[in-house]
Amino acid sequence: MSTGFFDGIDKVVYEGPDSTNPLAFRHYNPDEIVMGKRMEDHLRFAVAWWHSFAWEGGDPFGGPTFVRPWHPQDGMDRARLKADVAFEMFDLLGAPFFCWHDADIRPEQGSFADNLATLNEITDYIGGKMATSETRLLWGTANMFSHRRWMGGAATNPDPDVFAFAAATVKGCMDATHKLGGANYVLWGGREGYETLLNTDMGRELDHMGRFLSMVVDYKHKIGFQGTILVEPKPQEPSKHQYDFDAATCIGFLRKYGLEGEVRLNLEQGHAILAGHSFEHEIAVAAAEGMLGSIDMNRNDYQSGWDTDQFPNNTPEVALAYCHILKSGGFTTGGTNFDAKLRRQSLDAQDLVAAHVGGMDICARGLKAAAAMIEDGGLDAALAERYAGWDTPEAQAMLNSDLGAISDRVLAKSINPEPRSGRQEMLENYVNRFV
Ligand code: XUL
Ligand code: CO
Repeated sequence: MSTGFFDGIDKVVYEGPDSTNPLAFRHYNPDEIVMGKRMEDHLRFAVAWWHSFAWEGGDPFGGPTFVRPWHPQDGMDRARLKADVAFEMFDLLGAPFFCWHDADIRPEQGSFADNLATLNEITDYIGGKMATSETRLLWGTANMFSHRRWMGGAATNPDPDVFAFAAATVKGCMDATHKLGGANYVLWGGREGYETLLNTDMGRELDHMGRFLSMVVDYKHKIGFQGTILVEPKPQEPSKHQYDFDAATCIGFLRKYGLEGEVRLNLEQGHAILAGHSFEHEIAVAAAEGMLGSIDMNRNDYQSGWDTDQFPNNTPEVALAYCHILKSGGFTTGGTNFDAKLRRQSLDAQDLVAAHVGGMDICARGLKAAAAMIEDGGLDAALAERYAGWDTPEAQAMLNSDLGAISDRVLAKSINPEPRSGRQEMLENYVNRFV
């Protein structure tokens, strides 16, 4: 029986680019083949439980604005109602995946034992809903940043009892993710960092974080979880500084603790911007190291300078992101999770559906543009031309040579390189033909 929350809203269908229906897809056509693969299988969209159903619309200056029938989220009846509504929206959108934190799906009980019991109960309930739904779990994760117990960190907390609470919490969340057939398990360390170095032993904290992650990997193998373990970089917010600063920092960390073959990255658009990068920079860094796992798709308000988690709406940005994803071979276990929330004045069920429709559409449009660009081959041709000098045996031999021999060759051949144009504007104009 329907909850009635989405009354009056029909299943969203593809109507093509000329449609003026605000609740229809104009670009997202799941079965359309793009570079030999169904669009749905490329994009692997996921709805984020926290923003879409748990968030109540508060901001630092004001309380909840949404007042949903399942708010406040204080008991199991409301947790089940929230799950019922979530699956109704997955069906309306044809969303292939969803994601959760433990704290999004079960009420906070205060004790570990009670939290675990309600987590197990609600994930059984969600499993029952999945049995009659097409929607699968992209990833689960533990919220180890909201409750006051985590204020000084989880794995990096100075108190070993918090480390223990964190380890037990992640075990419970990994078990639940495994039970629901999750494709990945994510760790985002919002409080793994510091507010001031005056009270922080950074070396010790990093060692604890490395050890914690090794235990996560060991546990994955112990229970036979086939999904990918992902860490999600973010430079700051809520902490002043977060250890998983950006893709390059995370990759260095994973190598230091010998985890580079076991853990990949979940990259978020807004986090890339906070780190002073572009989204495609972060994707390119991870792809170059073979560590691209999944993406959290959203955008920040470029004026406010913080993580506003808005739905994406910029085709050129999205197209360049998917261009790098496609060039790296596309997602395997990963996907496109909308880690994005409504503005707090967007009160209606229709706003929630429209936000996802727009996000899915802009990603589909970006994907098609990226594929067209790759198939046209202009960027690859420009790269090949720019690096062509390295294709010669002489240039390749230099990489196995030494400074003395290279110096002799420069003298003998009077090598005196002539600078060549980088063609940036021409390449930008080229991209604009597709977006
Ligand atoms: C916070 C953020 C998280 C992670 C999961 O900025 O992105 O929602 O995606 O914990
Ligand atoms: Co995220």
